Amino acid sequence: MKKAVIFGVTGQDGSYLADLLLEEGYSVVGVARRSSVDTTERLDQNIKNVNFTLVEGDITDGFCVSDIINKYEPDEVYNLAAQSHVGTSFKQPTLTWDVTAGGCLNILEAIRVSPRSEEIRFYQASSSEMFGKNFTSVPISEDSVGDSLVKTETGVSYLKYQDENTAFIPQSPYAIAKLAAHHLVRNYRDSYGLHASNGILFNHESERRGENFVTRKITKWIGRFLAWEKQNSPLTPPFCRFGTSEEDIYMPRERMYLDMIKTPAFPKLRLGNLKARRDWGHAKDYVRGMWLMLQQEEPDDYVIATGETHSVEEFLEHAFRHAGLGNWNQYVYIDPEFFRPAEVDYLLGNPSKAAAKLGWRPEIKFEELAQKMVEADIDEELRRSGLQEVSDGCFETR
Ligand code: NDP
Ligand code: GDR
Repeated sequence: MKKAVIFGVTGQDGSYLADLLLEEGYSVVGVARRSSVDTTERLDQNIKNVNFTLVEGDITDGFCVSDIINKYEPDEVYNLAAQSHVGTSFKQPTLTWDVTAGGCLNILEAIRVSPRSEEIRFYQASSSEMFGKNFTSVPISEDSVGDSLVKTETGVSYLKYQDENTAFIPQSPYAIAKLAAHHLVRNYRDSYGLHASNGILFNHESERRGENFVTRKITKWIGRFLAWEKQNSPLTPPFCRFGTSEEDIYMPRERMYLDMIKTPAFPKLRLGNLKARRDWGHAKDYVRGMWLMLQQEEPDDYVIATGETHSVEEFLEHAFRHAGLGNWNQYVYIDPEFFRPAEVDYLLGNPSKAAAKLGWRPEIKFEELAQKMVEADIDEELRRSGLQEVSDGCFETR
């Protein structure tokens, strides 16, 4: 039976990767850092599996990392652990560096000095954030100027994308730490012959996505709002804006209605830059890409992406429409707090190499992704607030 160690097992990707490896017949050792609260919610389905072991460990502690690798003798090691929030990395750059860059180095060193170093295959979670503002552009015959095309004054259209050959110009402490780790992996591969691969993964989301990443923040808000609406307004009057600053942030019902029954207002969804474009896929597809990389004879670096780009605004549109809420404008407050000191404006991955060499293709694309996330959060919030759906569109309180 093959054995894998997953650093970052409690995260979105860690939990999906644990699911996949257990399905593939692996024995999985998941490493979780010590916390004052339980962080294993995403692993509920695996905790009782006899082939799953949860161990305590922190990747910033090199001795701890070495102990785990020597004790469990894995065939495959996946490093998914990171301070993974780009916005937070501007506020906590040192921590981000220590975990996201230093943690990877600790794992590489532990593998290098291990007596089993030749038998261990290593996966590092690199990121499309490393491209920053950069992209590759190729002339194409398209006549129109679409989202991913630029048309020059001479009338030539170019397609803008990122792939394994696009130069990295990172735009945040997070991306710089990821790039350091990325080069360390390449360097340990070249210098010591480690079977170490970087997966340059573009944004991937899911029903298990962290709640402060933009897609989940949106779908979670929709779920909470709909649950609140069901509880607070049997008459469901329409929402409206009055234009005062408080009401820009809260969503009062019609003033008459408010005054009459003192219904509490619900906070608006506060967001930052809606123009940023991302290549969004589903995490379940992306962990398959990670695993496929370690099944190759030779280690290498691969872009994993859907090949589509959409703005945050488009995600909002899809999510609100799917929830039956119509125009998102009236529910959203643009808050300067969520703008970053430097932004990555445009990401569109070209996964041709992964398709050709790994046979990898995404099964879930943008619209289905948004739909799945909205539905899961509505269900979850209705359940949590004691409301359950008894038939289509009809709710009752338990
Ligand atoms: P999450 O933020 O959901 O998970 C990060 C994991 O790292 C959590 O399990 C977290 O533990 C753990 N962790 C943080 N600090 C430490 C530490 N010091 N020691 C041990 N574990 C630690 O991220 P995702 O699952 O979304 O992403 C997985 C990896 O892929 C990350 O490295 C991320 O940077 C990278 N990535 C993600 C992309 C995406 O779109 N999701 C795209 C490209 C790269 P805890 O639960 O205790 O916080
Ligand atoms: P990103 O994901 O920074 O791409 O990093 P995130 O969802 O945080 O942001 C995507 C875009 O949305 C804009 N945005 C907001 N973002 C957040 N978090 N909150 C908001 O309120 C908000 N409003 C607008 C952001 O400015 C950005 O342009 C993710 C992480 O998973 C990284 O770990 C990973 O490496 C990259 O994806 C690929």
